[in-house]
Amino acid sequence: MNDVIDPPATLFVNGEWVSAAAGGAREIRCPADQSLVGAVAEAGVADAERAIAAARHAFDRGDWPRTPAGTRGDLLLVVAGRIRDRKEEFARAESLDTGKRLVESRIDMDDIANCLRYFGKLAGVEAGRLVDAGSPTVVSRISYEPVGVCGLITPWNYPLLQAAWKVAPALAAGNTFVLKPSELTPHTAMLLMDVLGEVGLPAGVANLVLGSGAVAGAPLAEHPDVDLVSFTGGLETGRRIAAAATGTVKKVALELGGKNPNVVFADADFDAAVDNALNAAFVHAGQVCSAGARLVVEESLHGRFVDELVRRAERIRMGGPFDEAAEIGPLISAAHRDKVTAYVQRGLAEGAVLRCGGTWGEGELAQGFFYAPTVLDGVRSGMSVVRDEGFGPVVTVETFTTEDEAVRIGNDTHYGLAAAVWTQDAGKAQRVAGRLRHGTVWINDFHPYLPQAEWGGFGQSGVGRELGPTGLAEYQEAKHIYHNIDPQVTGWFEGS
Ligand code: TXE
Repeated sequence: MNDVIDPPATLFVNGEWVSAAAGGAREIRCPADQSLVGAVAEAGVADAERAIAAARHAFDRGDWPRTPAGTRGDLLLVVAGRIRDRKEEFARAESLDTGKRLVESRIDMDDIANCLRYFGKLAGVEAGRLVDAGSPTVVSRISYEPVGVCGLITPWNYPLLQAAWKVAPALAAGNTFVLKPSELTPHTAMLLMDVLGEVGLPAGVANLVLGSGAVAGAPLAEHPDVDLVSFTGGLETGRRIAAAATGTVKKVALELGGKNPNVVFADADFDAAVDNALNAAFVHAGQVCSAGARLVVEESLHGRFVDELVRRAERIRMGGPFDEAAEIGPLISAAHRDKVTAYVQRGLAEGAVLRCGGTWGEGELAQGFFYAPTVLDGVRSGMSVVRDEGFGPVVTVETFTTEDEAVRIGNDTHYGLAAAVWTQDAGKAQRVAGRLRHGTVWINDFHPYLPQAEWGGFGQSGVGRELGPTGLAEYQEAKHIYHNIDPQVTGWFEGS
């Protein structure tokens, strides 16, 4: 499986590939079989500070922030084209690092190119606006300027996609950045830097540090020369980053996952609802921030629906990234599988009923971190499996009898990232969707997102939005320029 060649120097700072100052390195292993994928530099604090200094210098130098927005956008279109050209290479690297099925990594690469294209085209659209100052001799206008140096911290489940959601708007708006991908999945971020280095981005605009969050990531939240930190990852880490960022009053954007209700009414299209409930819960082994891990079914449909869900879940085939018959891959690490295992055990101890799953991969899968699709029935509000994000192939089942109760259960979470409603009654669908307090609500579907539509959470799912025009605005400061063309003596003070 070892088909990714690591250059000896894998940090990208000021337009050059460099090694970690202290010479640290980390092995990357594929979670499907623990085979060696490569070894990359492990940055220390000094490396992170060097990258921040490069980004600061590049921003203050001003060539990229002052590049016309349309020209910045054109460069993103070129980057999108290069990623499309190298799609197979990028997808393989993503699959090796994550264990994700190759077919899914290919889809991710298409989505990444589309995201870059979207922000590339959006970059030059909004030139600002004129404001009526109430005087013919005053020109008052709002311009949108880059925030400055951005610290971008990303997770391991969609490594390059999450990076693209941040890198594309940051560059479109004229910022410089330091990207710190998950220490588990660094390779596609390196490939992205390779492309950014080729297309003529000025040195220091794009920088990459690899390494642990606590060492290489923390400076991005703490350092006074970073103006904005954008983070996608777990709730606890998000809290830590938000707290660290207050010291220098940075702009903070957080996407912290969800506990997403998938609400199925008895009048839903049965086959489509079951099929999508499987997809909602088990795609990418449930390691998706918007996973439909919380199935909420109308009481009268419950028995038939869960029986069919279990029948099909038991047939899902686990396998490595290049196994074309596989339907789901492994969990990201042994530690994460232990966490998912403990989460299910806690649910069972609290009274959940195990309908299928709850086991590790066996035989030829035993080398990887596979966890079988798991259905937990008979759960109640307040149980940890209902409250906490599991981030594995685990779905819980609750029931309701009225529309009000469906909404109440759907909103009974401290998160608020995504939800779905299944019904053939369009009025009911719209009523329920309108009352669910989640950043995205699907009706008769699950998981699609669009680069032109905002993504983010209510409640503790986060702060701010990615994608869409708001996703660009996160990386901009609005500035008011008030030009008095005909200044007058005010006479406000004596002696004038
Ligand atoms: O994520 P972390 P972990 C959830 C999911 C999972 C849990 C923990 O529930 O079980 O988070 O996963 C960097 N300063 N999600 O521990 O720690 C880290 O190096 C700066 C949801 O793997 O949040 C990595 O680059 N950075 C999620 C990134 O933060 C720090 C996707 C994410 O790691 C840091 C993944 C620090 N002090 C997990 N500590 C989603 N929202 O989609 C860590 N990091």
